[in-house]
Amino acid sequence: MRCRKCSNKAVLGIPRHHTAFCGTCLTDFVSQQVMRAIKEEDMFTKADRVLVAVSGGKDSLSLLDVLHRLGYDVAGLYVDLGIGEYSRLSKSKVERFTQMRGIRLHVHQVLETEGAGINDLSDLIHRPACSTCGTIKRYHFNRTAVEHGYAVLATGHNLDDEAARLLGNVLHWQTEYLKKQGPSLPDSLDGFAKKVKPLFRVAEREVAAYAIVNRLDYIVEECPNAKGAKMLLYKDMLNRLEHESPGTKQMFYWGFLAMQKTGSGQRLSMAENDRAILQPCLKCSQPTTSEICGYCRMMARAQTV
Ligand code: Q46
Ligand code: ZN
Repeated sequence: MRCRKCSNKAVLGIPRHHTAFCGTCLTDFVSQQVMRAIKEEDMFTKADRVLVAVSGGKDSLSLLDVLHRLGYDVAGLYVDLGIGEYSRLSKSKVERFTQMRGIRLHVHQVLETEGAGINDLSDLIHRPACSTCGTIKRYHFNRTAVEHGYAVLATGHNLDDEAARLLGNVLHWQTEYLKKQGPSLPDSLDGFAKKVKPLFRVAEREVAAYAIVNRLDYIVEECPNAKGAKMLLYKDMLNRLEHESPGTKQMFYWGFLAMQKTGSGQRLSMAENDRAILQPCLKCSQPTTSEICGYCRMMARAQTV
């Protein structure tokens, strides 16, 4: 297989685009897809400070790498979930990665701040580990971005992640989540950071190939709590469809985004909706739909048991 751009030996075939690329041209392709995503969705500019949430995995480190190479003003945020060896290893990968590139890194330690690691916390409050983790990560992503004056918070969700999430939302007709699903969510009010997903045009295997070609030292192991997650099942189903009919994932998710835009301008009206329903949490001042935010309620519960 030869690269369609330069005829060197190809490292990856991309059937959905009827093409194949060598390492250098693949890196260009991923960078171009990221630039296009940033522009099309009006995510940020070179004048903005961008906080990238990094887990140590291939997606978030690839995103940080691409943005840094493209000359964006980036910093990393690592949330140490306190999940034994997995957290120790992923944290050391993130620290090394950012040190080598001279990128500023913020670290939030769940064990020290919340008083226990994710697994012990979730046992304590009788909630699934991933739901406890989601609440804590979302809270600190937003809080760190706002408190340190970043214009935007970027995460490494790729096309497969977004298509799988869409499939889950459609299967359960989660209309509220469907309204909020998108690669660029506005900073609708003070204390609420803009959230973006610049890898939404890049498939998971393309990100993985980017990470390997560019010798990024990422953690290969998944979080031990990811086993059996529904998202993995949805991804598997979509991969089977993609295999039989290349381009399915892209059609499914991009088609949804196009409908959202041409429809009633849902993502625009979402900002107005947010302004109407969000207020500062009485305990921590972070935006919430109730008097006390989900994070503060969760922490209060952990302290009383
Ligand atoms: S939610 Fe669950 Fe992930 Fe948190 S506990 Fe691990 S698997 S890291 S995206
Ligand atoms: Zn709060």
